[in-house]
Amino acid sequence: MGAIACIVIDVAAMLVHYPAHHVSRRTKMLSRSDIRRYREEGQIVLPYRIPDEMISCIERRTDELLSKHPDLSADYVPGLPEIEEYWLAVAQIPDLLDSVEQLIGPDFINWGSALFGKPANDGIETPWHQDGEYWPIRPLATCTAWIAIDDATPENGCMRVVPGSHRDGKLLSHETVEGDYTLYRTLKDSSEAEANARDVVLERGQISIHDVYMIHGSRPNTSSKPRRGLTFRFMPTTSHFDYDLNDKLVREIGVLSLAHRKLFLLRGGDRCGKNRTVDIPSNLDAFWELPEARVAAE
Ligand SMILES: O=C(O)CCC(=O)C(=O)O
Repeated sequence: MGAIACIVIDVAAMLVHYPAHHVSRRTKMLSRSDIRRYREEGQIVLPYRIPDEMISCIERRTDELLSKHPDLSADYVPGLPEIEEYWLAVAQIPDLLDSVEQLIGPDFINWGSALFGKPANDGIETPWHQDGEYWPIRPLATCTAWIAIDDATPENGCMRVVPGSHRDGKLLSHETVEGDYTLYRTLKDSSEAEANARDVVLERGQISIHDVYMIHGSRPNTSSKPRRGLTFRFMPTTSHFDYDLNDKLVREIGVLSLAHRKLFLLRGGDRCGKNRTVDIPSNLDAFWELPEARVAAE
């Protein structure tokens, strides 16, 4: 019979550390054709994948978060670093930041981080939408990194995108939806989206990146497998987080206020000089330090 041993997985040792204001490593993660495809289609899967040890750690932190905060919905938890600041550690994975830098330039802020948890059997739908519909950022520019904690497939409700739908840089008409959805604004007319959608099939640890104007959504999860994903939103600092616009969106279309979101300058400087950035917490490594990991030894 196997004995149970306790070990500590030192995931932090796998990361390259940076001072608070990170400088570019100038590592080219993406090829020219990756970048061209992102510009043309509005979404790509990165050639980099998060190593197993780190994804296991992320998975465990996700379980911990939901058990420590039973009031949170397992389907959607926005504002992760506002709940537990060490979630910012995931947004700082160097290869991810290098990829983001190639897509939106050397100066950027992380201003949003969420869990889209879609549990097995009854994970709920994300209606067709463009992220920019309710984000108070002007000029409107942001890319989202979507990290797969589980394999994401059509069966468990992977994200679906409409390639090229970002290209005009226009927001389409949205309306409020009632009922069981992660988000409550949806396209008024989603027939074209349904007809032209592409599944974003990912393996655990893979990362998809999409543009702020991209039309996307996901179906409910009726399978027996969870489909957990984390999103990290990165905006170039040539744009600013506009608190007056936030208040207007809350008033006029009834979206939840994003005014409490922390703006973390992850690379470069604040080019427009209007963003109220906050200091990067100093204890982020704690995220990767698991108290123990139990392994069965034969
Ligand atoms: O994970 C999902 O199903 C949807 C994600 C999404 O809507 C987003 O990243 O903006």
